[in-house]
Amino acid sequence: MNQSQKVLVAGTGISGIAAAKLILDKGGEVVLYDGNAGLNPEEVKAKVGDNAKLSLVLGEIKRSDLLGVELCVISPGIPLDSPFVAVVDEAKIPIIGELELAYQSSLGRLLAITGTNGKTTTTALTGEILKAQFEDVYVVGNIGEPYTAKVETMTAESVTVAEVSSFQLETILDFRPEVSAILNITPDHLNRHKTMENYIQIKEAITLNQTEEDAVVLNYDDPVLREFGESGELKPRVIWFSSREKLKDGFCMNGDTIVYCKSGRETPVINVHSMHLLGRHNYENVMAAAAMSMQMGVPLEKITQVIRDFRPVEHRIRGVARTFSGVEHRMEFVRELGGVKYYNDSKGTNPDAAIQALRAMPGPTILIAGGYDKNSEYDDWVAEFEGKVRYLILIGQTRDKIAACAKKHGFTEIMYAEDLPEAVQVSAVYADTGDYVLLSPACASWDMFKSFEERGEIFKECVMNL
Ligand code: UMA
Repeated sequence: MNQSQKVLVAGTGISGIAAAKLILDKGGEVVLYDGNAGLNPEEVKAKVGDNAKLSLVLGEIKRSDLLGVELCVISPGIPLDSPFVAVVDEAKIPIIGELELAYQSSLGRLLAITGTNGKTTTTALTGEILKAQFEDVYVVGNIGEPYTAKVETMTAESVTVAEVSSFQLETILDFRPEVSAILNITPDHLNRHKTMENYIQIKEAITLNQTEEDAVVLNYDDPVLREFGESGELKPRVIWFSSREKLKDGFCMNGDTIVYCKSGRETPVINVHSMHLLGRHNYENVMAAAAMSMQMGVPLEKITQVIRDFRPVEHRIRGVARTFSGVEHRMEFVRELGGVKYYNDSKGTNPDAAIQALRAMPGPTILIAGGYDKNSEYDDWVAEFEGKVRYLILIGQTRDKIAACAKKHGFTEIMYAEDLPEAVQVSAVYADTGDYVLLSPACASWDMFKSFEERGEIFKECVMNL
């Protein structure tokens, strides 16, 4: 973007606010827009800071709001088929995402990670490994820290690790990470991307601008990604990882040990029993993080050391410090009460993620699920219920759809709750000693909550209040 450009920034969530600040700092003019007419204009403006070059449009956008606007920077949560985008398109204003704006304004080296599940853990771990090697490391993107918020402090020596969602990849132009990773692709966000083909294409676009000098880390066990990596059409060098097959080159398992293979010669990376991250999906995340870090020149011993120490973000629930394996809201242990263990997997926002969480529960489970309808199919998830789920408590928009699917598979122990607090109450009444209560909705949160984080926080609060 040019220094003095007039830019329309769409969305006043954390991405939009960070993008607006960056543009204003660079001397540009900002028209900040949000479709939510109920927002308080003063509060929104205060988030950006006082600036004569800032104006605000809430609710519907009019052609007259766009006079002089040369570029639109859109937040990831705004779908490209929304009426707002049609108005901007009609005015022939180019649209880029907040991710692309950040990329164009940033300095230093860039790694980017996408995939349906495991992105956040892999991004956090890769960031930790790189911090052991480089002075100035940024961990940004879908993980919850807008990339644009950090670009102004970056230098040519900086290293950035970005977690990137399909929503963000839809609006890239030149975005080119030196090392990228696609962890897996299973159905998700189909209400927005419409078809699986579209969703796959958007995820694979992380490699769009990569060249022969770059590398992409891919999951050999994922049929879509294997085909992609073996197509011969990819410019970047492919680095494979597999938790199921032996590889001649790449990262794979030898018994309980993650190993790095080069021309068939194995070097041990870490025994999985010395890690705090549990489950096969986490071994895959670790392999991807190790592969990306090695490509960045981090010595294997350093990688091993960081993986061994990586745990557990500690956080506080009502003043009590708790640790959990991995990332908050992902299979997070909340508390034990009357012999019942409560787990928060609010980040289980699609059936595949919810399958992983359910498999990780060691005993009979009361499952709280349901939420925003992303046009997902629930069959594979429901097929996992047998012998594990005692009761299914449903909330949200998808209640009927999930109940119908469960009944089709012969599962009838279903209850409805009006909201999450009621679901927690019901779960506590029905749980016996030795049971697990798991919130793993298999759906996004946006029908009843602002975000999966809010849903997880409310769940934890309700559980702590039991
Ligand atoms: N809005 C409109 N019109 C619309 C839709 C939304 O004006 O049609 C407005 C809303 O009123 C709201 C604002 O846009 O004020 C919200 O923008 P946003 O949804 O892009 O949210 P941000 O707060 O900017 O957060 C975004 C990501 N959100 C989404 O992709 C939905 C965050 O990912 C990300 O952490 C953050 O940028 C920083 O990069 C969250 C997420 O749920 C965690 N991601 C999805 C996922 O992981 O499955 C993709």
